[in-house]
Amino acid sequence: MLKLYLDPCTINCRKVLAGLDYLGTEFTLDHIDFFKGQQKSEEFKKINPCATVPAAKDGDLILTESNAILQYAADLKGDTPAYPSKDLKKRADINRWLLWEASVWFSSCYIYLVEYVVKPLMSAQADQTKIDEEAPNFHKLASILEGRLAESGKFLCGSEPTLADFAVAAPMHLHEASRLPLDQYPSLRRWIANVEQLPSWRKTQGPVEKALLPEKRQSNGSSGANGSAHQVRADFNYTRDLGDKLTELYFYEDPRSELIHEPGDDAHAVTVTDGWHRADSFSVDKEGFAVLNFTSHYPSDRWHDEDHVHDSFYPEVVELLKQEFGAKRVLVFDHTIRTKVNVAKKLTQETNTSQRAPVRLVHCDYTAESGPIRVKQLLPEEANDLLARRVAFFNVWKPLNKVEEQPLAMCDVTSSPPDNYFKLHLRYRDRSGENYVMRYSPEHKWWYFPHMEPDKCIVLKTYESDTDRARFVGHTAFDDPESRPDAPARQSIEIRTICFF
Ligand SMILES: N[C@@H](CCC(=O)N[C@@H](CS)C(=O)NCC(=O)O)C(=O)O
Repeated sequence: MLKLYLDPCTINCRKVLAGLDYLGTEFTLDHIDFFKGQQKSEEFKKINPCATVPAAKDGDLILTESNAILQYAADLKGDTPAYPSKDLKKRADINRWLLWEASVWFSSCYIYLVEYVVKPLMSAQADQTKIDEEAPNFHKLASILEGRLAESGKFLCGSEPTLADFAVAAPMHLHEASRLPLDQYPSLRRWIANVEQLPSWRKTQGPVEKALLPEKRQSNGSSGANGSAHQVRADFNYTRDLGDKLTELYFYEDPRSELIHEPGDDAHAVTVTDGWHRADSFSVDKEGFAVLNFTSHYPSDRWHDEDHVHDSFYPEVVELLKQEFGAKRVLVFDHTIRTKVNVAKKLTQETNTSQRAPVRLVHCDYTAESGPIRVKQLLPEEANDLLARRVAFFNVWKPLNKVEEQPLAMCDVTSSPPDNYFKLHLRYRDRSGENYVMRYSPEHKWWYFPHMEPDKCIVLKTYESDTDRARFVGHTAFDDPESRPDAPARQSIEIRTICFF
């Protein structure tokens, strides 16, 4: 396996981490502390005599140069669109941008980063003459990039990301704080926003900000009503409410899908509070979720055996919910296993809904209308009788390994009044469904439970018939900025249930 030597906060290291994550390359990590100067140590210089990070090792191969590491990792993957081995023209084009970045772009952006970010971090003054001297060169280079991006589509070498995007975007990774003058380059701004939407990019932003913008993170991270509780900042995908225009998502190719308003178009940085200090106090009827002990006897190597999960695991969930909430009857109607294998799948390209990537949209699975409809679909004979009494839908979210990345966050129902929710219409080939998405509010209180172990679970409410109790909980997986870059992928099972009282 590839071994990386790096510090996730530097441009060239972050580039490698984001690129390797995008490629799905596994690696181990040796942290070389850049600000402690460990890259200059005699020990590290045996690996990289240039005394720079990153470096990589694969058996007897030692590689330096971030772009060479990306190329090697892509080649190990075989023919990948991110760095095709057969389409030689596209590959040459990507190579061209990798060389352009390393030879001229990095050094130009770096001057802005040093003056406006690194020096203030070291309590030194930015030297305006250095910026003024560099500006003509920066604009010459940015114009070249702008010209290319005006023609190339969403990304630098076409409609999908390639290694070139990771390489060329990396020197710009703190472009606001570095005050890169991008105003006159609309295509460049559109492109960097596209890169910033990529999960592999977002995942690797946290360590950069933590090391280089500590004040921003601290002021963002510890504000709010929760005093000194541990908190993180993360970008959450809310949805703009366009009033009369429906918000929709198509799960199949349809010409109408070109014109729709899709969810998740309103990302906001939010503060997420670690709820462990009061984990026992959350309630499904007040905040809308609870943390429970849940030690399962289910064999850890049989999660992909659907029948066995139905026969042996569902009954454990039924028992748990009956005991905890006093439900008279519990119907478990589906489950979703989320593992690394499924991460590459797009939300709308899912053929098997029981195996999916973590959802990064603030949503709630049911609406006031779709909850009862689901009861009627699943239990047509008894529905009228059952719906005359209290009914609640609970999702049971249980880690299958310790959660080191992509934790689940819940929006406290006490901070999210009903008008914060509106409908997302789900279009399948043979039917339509609906769930709720949420419009942004700065009042939202978000909670998460980092490093949760498999002996616990989160139970969250996705529908409730009793309007005096918490009814719908907005939730989403998110990129935890404190996750280690080599954190094992989160694996979890989410079981959807209906409790009848
Ligand atoms: N061209 C090299 C540049 C590597 C480089 O300059 N790395 C910086 C961090 S981004 C470094 O280690 N600098 C050493 C230092 O400033 O002491 C690459 O792409 O890997």
